[in-house]
Amino acid sequence: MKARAAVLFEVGQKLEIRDVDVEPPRHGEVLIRMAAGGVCHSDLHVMTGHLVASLPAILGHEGAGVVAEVGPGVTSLKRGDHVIPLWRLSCGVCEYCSDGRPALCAEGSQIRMTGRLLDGTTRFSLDGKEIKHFAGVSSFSEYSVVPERAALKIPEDFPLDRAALLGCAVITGVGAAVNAARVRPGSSVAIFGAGGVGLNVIQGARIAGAEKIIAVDIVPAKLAFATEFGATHVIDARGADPVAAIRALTGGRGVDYAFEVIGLPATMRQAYDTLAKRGMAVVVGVAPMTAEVSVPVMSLVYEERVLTGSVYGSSRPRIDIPKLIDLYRAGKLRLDELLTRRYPFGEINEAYAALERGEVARSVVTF
Ligand code: PAD
Ligand code: ZN
Repeated sequence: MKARAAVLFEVGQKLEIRDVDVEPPRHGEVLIRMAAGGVCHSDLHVMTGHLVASLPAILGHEGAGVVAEVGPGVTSLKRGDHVIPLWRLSCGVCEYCSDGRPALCAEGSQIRMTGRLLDGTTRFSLDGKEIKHFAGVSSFSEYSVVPERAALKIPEDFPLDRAALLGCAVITGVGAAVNAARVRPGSSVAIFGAGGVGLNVIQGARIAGAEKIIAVDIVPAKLAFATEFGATHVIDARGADPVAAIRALTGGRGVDYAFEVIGLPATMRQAYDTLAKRGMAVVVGVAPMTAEVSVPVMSLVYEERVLTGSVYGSSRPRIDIPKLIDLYRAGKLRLDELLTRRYPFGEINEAYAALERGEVARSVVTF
């Protein structure tokens, strides 16, 4: 079948909307008719070459849709099921899956690095040449084939455009706060970068009961969103040294948890520098592949600070996403406020330009 899809042919280019060929799902795979695709900065990192991906590829790793067809051997899903594709495939039986850390499963990195499904081939092609799957999801296509294990069934009365956001921004941000850092009630938190993911770290910290939530950004509109999502203090890093400002707001002590949700080594170091003794800095932002960050050894040892990272919210999506749905329904997780713009699929490059200009909290393209 044919599907309209946004293809990245080369780094530095814009996405091109093409009618690609989509093969039917093979054994253990499902075909999803995508309803919405989320506009995440990680795809932009691929377009700029900041993040490496096998090209040409159909980008998009945040999305939601409806199962259109199931391949042989599929038992857990049927045609018509509403699903969120998971961008970190997991086998379920390795050391990391067994330990509740499916995002660290080798299958996820295999699909991510090769751009091919598990049998080493792609279901997409154009003029007979293979087109890669991005992160095993390729949500910027009307139709996409994913492994059955990478599709999570959700209730049919849940709005698909908001469901899309759960697949990356929300699970990554909330998960960084509650799974990676395990933010404690009454604690103090700093968040560098109040974009689509950072706003979810903010609401994750709020849900976990943090008392002081300090957001840092360089765009005033983002700081206004931050307040709406639960930040108790905001710092515009264009006008103030955020490290000094956070120390001042915590009586010189520093914060218990700091999150970097931008992707710059300089702000990763700033996050570390705001920590109290025994504080933990969690890097969520993705820096260029060769980037490094250094920290003073004295504070690591004599203050027992922790510097770590978090991929996919250090989550167990099949447990965490249903909980996020419940939190939304209970009025505790803000998804309506997060989805500040919807673009028709054909305007996807404009959606990415708006993300770059810092205009949106999170946007989706709809099919
Ligand atoms: P976004 O563009 O919506 O948000 C980034 C925010 O950072 C914006 O609000 C910017 O204004 C702000 N910003 C930029 N420079 C600075 C600065 N010097 N100081 C303070 N604020 C600044 O992006 P996003 O929320 O979609 O993604 C954020 C990062 O998280 C990005 O690097 C993305 O690739 C990464 C990501 N990681 C994972 C993961 O699993 N670790 C998942 C999804 C996204
Ligand atoms: Zn993402």
